[in-house]
Amino acid sequence: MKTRIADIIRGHDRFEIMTHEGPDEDAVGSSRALAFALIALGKSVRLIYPTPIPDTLLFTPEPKNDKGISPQISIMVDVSDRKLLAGVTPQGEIVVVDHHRTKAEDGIVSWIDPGKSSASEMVYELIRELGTEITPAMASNLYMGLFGDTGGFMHSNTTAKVFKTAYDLVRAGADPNSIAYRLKKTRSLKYYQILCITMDRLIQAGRVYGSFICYRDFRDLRATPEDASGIIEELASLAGSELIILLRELNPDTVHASIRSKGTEAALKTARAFGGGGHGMAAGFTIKGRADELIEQVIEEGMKWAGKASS
Ligand SMILES: [Mn+2]
Repeated sequence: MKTRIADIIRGHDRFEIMTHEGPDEDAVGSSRALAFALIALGKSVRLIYPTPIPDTLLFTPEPKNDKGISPQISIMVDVSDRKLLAGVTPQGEIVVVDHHRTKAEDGIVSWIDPGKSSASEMVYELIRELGTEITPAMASNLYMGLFGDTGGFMHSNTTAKVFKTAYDLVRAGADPNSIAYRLKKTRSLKYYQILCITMDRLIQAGRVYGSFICYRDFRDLRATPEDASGIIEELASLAGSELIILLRELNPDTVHASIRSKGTEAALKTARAFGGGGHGMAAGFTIKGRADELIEQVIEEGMKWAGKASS
């Protein structure tokens, strides 16, 4: 499929590259790197982000964005579900490059491989397939994506292949020290203030831990939900925890739950009980209600799944 996508790229001139809403390191890195590669091949490219790139991810080189073109091909990277495009409609013939565990849509050229760590790893292979030289700008973006989706070379998707790709990218000009520092050592003060609130409210039930952040906390701190991004990973670092739940009020009557589990699919099972979804060990849901009223209920559900092996 990689070869076929390379052929499609060679055979066309005008492209749009799009990724999922709430773009993360991998979404930004893979889309920008692919754009650089297509531009190097003499193609016109427009980049589309359904929601803005967070400020913290704006440090890697940015390719030229040819907004005015009418694309022949729309390449979706790090996303295969069009619902995650937040209403943006692809204008060209769709091509998908994604590593999430999803089914290819009929009639759409899709390279979907859940065995890959990240879309960035796949875009790296695609660029190699195209025979384009990996420039420092491409390497920096791809390294950011690889680093992001492996949790800094820590998650279970950190394969020997990932290190080989990282090695190649560093050789091609990515700076691992500066990229890691930009991603990991630039927390806002608001983040730590939110973390304090979260720790104050921490509830423990066996190996299940839960906490919540209210809409009013965000308002009082003049913080945005983005300032709370990463708090769940912080809680999941607690020794002895097996299932971790963080409820966040997006507005006064809507709660978003982030759930993490260690070694089992308890996170997904818990999220599903509330109509949510995700990966086995990282899942979530959004529900009407108040965080302080829902937290006990979600913890109770989590207790049913924690300690049970994956099925
Ligand atoms: Mn990804």
